[in-house]
Parts: sequence; structure tokens; C-alpha cells
Amino acid sequence: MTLLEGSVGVEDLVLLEPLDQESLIRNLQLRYEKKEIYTYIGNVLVSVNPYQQLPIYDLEFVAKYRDYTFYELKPHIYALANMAYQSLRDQDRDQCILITGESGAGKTEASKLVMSYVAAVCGKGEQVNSVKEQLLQSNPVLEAFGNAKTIRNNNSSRFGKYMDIEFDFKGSPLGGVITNYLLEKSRVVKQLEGERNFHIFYQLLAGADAQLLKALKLERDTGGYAYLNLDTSRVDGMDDDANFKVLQSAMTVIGFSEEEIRQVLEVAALVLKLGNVELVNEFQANGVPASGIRDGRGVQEIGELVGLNSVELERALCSRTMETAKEKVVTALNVVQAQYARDALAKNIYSRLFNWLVNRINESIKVGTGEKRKVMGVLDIYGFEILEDNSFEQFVINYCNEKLQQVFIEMTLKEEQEEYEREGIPWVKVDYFDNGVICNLIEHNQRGILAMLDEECLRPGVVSDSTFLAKLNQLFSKHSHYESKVTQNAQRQYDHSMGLSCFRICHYAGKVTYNVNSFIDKNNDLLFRDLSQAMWKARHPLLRSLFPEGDPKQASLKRPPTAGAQFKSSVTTLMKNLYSKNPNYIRCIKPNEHQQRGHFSFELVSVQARYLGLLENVRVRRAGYAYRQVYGSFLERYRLLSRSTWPRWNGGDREGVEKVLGELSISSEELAFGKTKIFIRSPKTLFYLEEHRRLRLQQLATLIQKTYRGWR
Ligand code: AD9
Ligand code: MG
Repeated sequence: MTLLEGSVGVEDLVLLEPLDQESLIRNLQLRYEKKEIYTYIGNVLVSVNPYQQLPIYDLEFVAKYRDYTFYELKPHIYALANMAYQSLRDQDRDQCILITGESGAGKTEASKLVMSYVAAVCGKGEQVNSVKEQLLQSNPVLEAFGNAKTIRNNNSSRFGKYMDIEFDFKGSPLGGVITNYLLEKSRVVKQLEGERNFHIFYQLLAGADAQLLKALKLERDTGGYAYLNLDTSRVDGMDDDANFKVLQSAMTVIGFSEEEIRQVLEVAALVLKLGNVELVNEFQANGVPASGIRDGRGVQEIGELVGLNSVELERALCSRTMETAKEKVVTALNVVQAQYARDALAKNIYSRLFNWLVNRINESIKVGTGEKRKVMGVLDIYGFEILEDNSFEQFVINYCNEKLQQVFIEMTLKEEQEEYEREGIPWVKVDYFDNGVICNLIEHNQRGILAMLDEECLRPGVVSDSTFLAKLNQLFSKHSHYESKVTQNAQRQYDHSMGLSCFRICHYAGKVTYNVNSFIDKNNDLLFRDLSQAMWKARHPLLRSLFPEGDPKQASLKRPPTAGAQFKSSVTTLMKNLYSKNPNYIRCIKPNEHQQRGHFSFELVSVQARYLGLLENVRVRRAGYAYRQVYGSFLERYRLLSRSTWPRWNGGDREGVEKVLGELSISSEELAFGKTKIFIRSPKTLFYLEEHRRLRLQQLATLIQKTYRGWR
């Protein structure tokens, strides 16, 4: 099929001819220009961000998609949500909806559309409605605390999210469980130019009334806070004041008490005020550099806000206690170390507050044990990232994507295989790139990069990012997916783009160079004990509960797992969870870098299509039978092609399909008759059918015209 001018391209990329990267992107472009933002690859939905409100999400659309099966209407996110929900309700198959794509591609919007569709079609009644409300209202709360304006997206989620929505046997929602991944906590203390801190800070300053601001000891002007970038206090089209009201009401709907809301805001205020604690150089009597606080008022106010002794807080910020078996030694921190400690504290308080919020929401929406339930999981997680400078965060994000790709390939193939088995059709083996070798390189329990990093973090003696890198170089010098300056030099490859402190991994989606600087630090993720102890001493119940390890009785507790180990374990749990469900994929694509409607950048989309493995996806899908359809729907579409089935057919659907295809003399090699569906091997056969159908429709139209004229 050629992509004719004026046409909207193919609705399913499986039908693309010729099948290559270029025509795939052109097809998406053609559709995008016609405001057709959704396209299928079989049952996978590709979605291109329209950056404008399209009139395709109202109740009329909900009602339409609810009454039809997947392929009967135009591609739409509601069709996918409907298929998942119906299969959960009627076939008792737990579902998961995996939404991937890069920042700004539309993942979070897609996840909300799925949730609102399901909420619109599932169950009724007061109790059910209240559960739906709670589930939906978790979004504004998590967005206030977990989203921020970035250069790429004004409402960028700075955490990964997986939500299980649980239903009873009738398909009415009972509640859910949210899991969050890796909040970008460095944003709390520093943002790139043109970016903002988390929304909550601006919402609070804009939306709190004078009395609340006073109680929180805050000033309304965002310019007064060291942790808020000066140049970007407002975002076009975003009303922080109104969003603060939305947040408060959402928290109330979820079941936060007034007291809890106040405490949450106090902790947020504490973080802001901590940023304004200015540390200055001081010297001890012996001339050794130390640090102090310039103006005691800020610390004093923090003390009053959360019931902390300000002298103790100052001591915790400016010194460090080392405990040996016999004695305690207190050393003064110099100003750089003290600033580091202050920022580490702010980041820790904030990320623990975020975890607390997720747990608190879960408490409200959790479902009692006992009842058997059906589950729909929705995953909205960061896509593959290649930045100019890639660090620990990109490393773990890309590891997660590598795992998701593995799930994708295995589950797509498994799903195909199961469908063939269900339909009683012989299974055709499909070749594909197995990225297990890359996953292993990263996650192998003893010999993976994460294990090496942990080993280095826990090893006594002098460890640094470079000893870690040296270890990797030694271990993986011959690994086909690992490169570094050292391994390159050994092979006499001289690549100037690779720095000495870097290693490179050949991911399924492309090569990424990671700089090891601060890997050890970020993986350790340790907070000086002085600080956790100081926080634990606060009279503020919420703040105190965030630092259980500050309790001196708990002081001998084992070291908490490293950031990498925690991430790996949550990814492993996630994978187990996904493998136990039937997957549905939404692949989101960002059409341009400027958050602009109507503009489609071919290059930008090509790169994303590669990261998302779209072409590979189409190939896998086409390797067996490219097209399949239940007999009834197939017959409805093509019965006009045979005199036996047109204008009337009284036999069964399958016999009707056999008649139509038999009369067109399509080779039997091309077809397989399953229990409920007809399978067609190559897209060409389908084009052939479509072409015949088009001609036949023309013929019928002419006939009708003639008859009509005859009547006149
Ligand atoms: V990030 O990784 O969290 O930075 P997302 O989640 O992929 O990113 P998001 O859903 O936040 O992107 O979409 C970005 C913006 O695109 C939204 O704020 C909307 O303004 C816009 N968008 C996305 N999808 C749609 C849509 N279906 N209709 C209209 C949309 N606008
Ligand atoms: Mg998002």
C-alpha cells in the first residue's frame, strides 16, 4: 500500500508496505497531521502527543468505545482501555497497562485517560463512586509533590509510578496500591536554568492564605528562597494558586485529616526554610576551618516550626560525630561539607515525605484481605534516557527500560504463542534480539555492575568512583556490551567522545556513556547520623516518624540497602508483577521539542521509534500471521465480495468467511482458520482484500446512483 496524499495512512503499522523505519515514521506523521494521534501495531497502541485538547475524550466517545471491540473503530486509547477492562471483567485475566516513552511524550496523560475511562465504565453506586474518587484524586496529590516544570515538560513526573487498581468479581473498583520509583530528589536543592522545583512549593506560596503562610513562617515571594530558581517562578497556563486548592481538596477526598495536611505542609515549609540557612566559614581556636550559621533567625524559626532545639540543629549541620567502640569524636565540618550536609538533609526529608504520602494514600485506598480480586496495573515510568551527561540516575532508569524491553519481547511472543494455541494453530518460531545479556551485565547477583558498585560501597579502605570503574574495566573488558577508554585502548580504538571517567553500555536502544562521578555517593545515599538523630528529636510527629533510624536505641541497626540495591529489588518485584498479568502497551511519542501543537519532527520521532523498538515490534507481529480477526467482524467487512454472502447470508460466520476467501482463490498457505478467528499471513493479502472491497463499493455506489436516477 502506498501512502496516498490525503489519506490518513494505515491504522495498523502491521499493514505497512514497505516496512522500514522511514515509512513507519511517515505514516505516523501523515496521521498526526490529520489529528489522528493513535495508531496500532496489532494490539499495541502508539500515541503521538497532540499538544492540544482534541474533542475525542468526552462521554460520547466513552459510550462508543465501550460498545465495540478493539479493531472495529478508529485506534484510540479508550479501545485499549476497554479491551483490558473487558478482558479483566469477563475473562478473569489480570491486566497491566505499560506506558512508556520519553519525557513529555504523554505517559501521564495517557495513564489518566485510562483511569478515567475505566472509572466511567465500571460499576455504579455511592460506595463505588467514592472509591473511584479516591483513586482519581491520588493524581493531583502525587503530581503536586512529584512533578515539576522541566525544559522538556511543564508538568514532568520526576518519579516512576505503578498503580494496581483492584476490582471485585463484577468489575467494580475496590481500591488500589501505588508503588513509586526513584524520585529525583536532587531537584529539591538545585534546578537547571529554566526549570522549577516540585510544584508544591509554588502552590503553597501562591495558594496559602496569609494566616497559613504566617503559621508556616513563609513569605509569599518565591524570590526569597534559595531552593527556588529565580528565573522561573511561573509557568504559562499553570495556575499554582488554583492547583493548591485542588491539592487540598484531593487530600481531603482521599481521607487526610486537617491535622495531617497541616503537618505535610509544615514539612514542605521546613525544606524551603532549610535552603535559606546560610552557612559561613569559621575557624576553630587551632585555626582548623569549621562552619557556622550566618543568621540564627532561620534556624530559630525552623526550630519553632517543627519543635526542634535550634542549637542542636545547628550542631548537627556543622559537625559530625564519629563513634568507635570506645569513644565519640566530634569533628567540625568545613563550610562546603556543611552545605552538603544541609542539602542532603533537605533532599532526604523531601523524598521521605514523598514516600510517606504514597504510603498514606495506600492506607486509604487499600483493599481488605480475603476477597478475591481482579487487578489492573498501570505503569507510568520514565523512558530510555540519553542525556549529554549521564549519571547514576540515567543508569538505573535505562536498566529499568532494558528490563521492560525484555518483558515486552517475551510477553509479546508469549501472547502470540498463547493466541495460536488457543486458536489451535501451529506456532511459528520468531527470531528476535534477546537483551538478556545486557540485563545480566547490569543486574547479575555476583558479577553485575550493580553488584560491583555495592561491593565497592561496602568495602573497607579507600574506595572511590575510579576504583569502581577500574573494577568494571577489569571484569568486563571482553564483554560485548561494555566499553571504556581502557578497553578501547586495549583494542586500539581511539574514540575521543569517551572520557577517562566513563563507561559505555550498548543498550538495546543504543549506546549510552555513563560518567562514574558520584556513583558511589549516590548509591550509598547515606545521611550523617547527627542529622537523622536531630530530626528524630523533633516534636513534630510526622517529621520525627520519617527518621526512625535517628532513635538512639535503633542506632546499631544494619546499614539500609544501597540506592542501587533498592532499585533493583523494586524492579524485580515489578517484573514479577507484570509477568503475572496480561500486558497492554501504550508507546508514547513526543512530536517536537517545543511542546508545540501541529509540529512533527521526523528526526526526533525516528530516535524515539528506535528506543521504543517499534520496527522490531512490527516485525515480531508480522513474523507469524500479520492479521487476525474474529469471523463475525471479518465477514461483516468482506461479505460484499462474494455472491454467496451478499446481500444475504444465512450460514455461520466461519463458513461465510470460507466462502468469501474461497471465491477469491487466496492460497491456503496464506490463511489459517482458528477456533474463533481467521489468521492472514502477509499484509499483501489484506491489501488485496481491501482493494477488492474498495472496487466493489464503487461498483455498488454506481449501481445505487443509477437505480436512484431511474426512480426519478
Ligand atoms: V514525563 O516523563 O513525566 O516528563 P510524560 O508523562 O510522558 O512526561 P505528560 O503526560 O505529562 O508527559 O504530557 C506532557 C504534556 O503534553 C501534558 O501536560 C499535556 O499538555 C500534553 N498532552 C499529553 N497527552 C495529551 C493528550 N492526549 N491530549 C492533549 C496532551 N494534550
Ligand atoms: Mg509524566
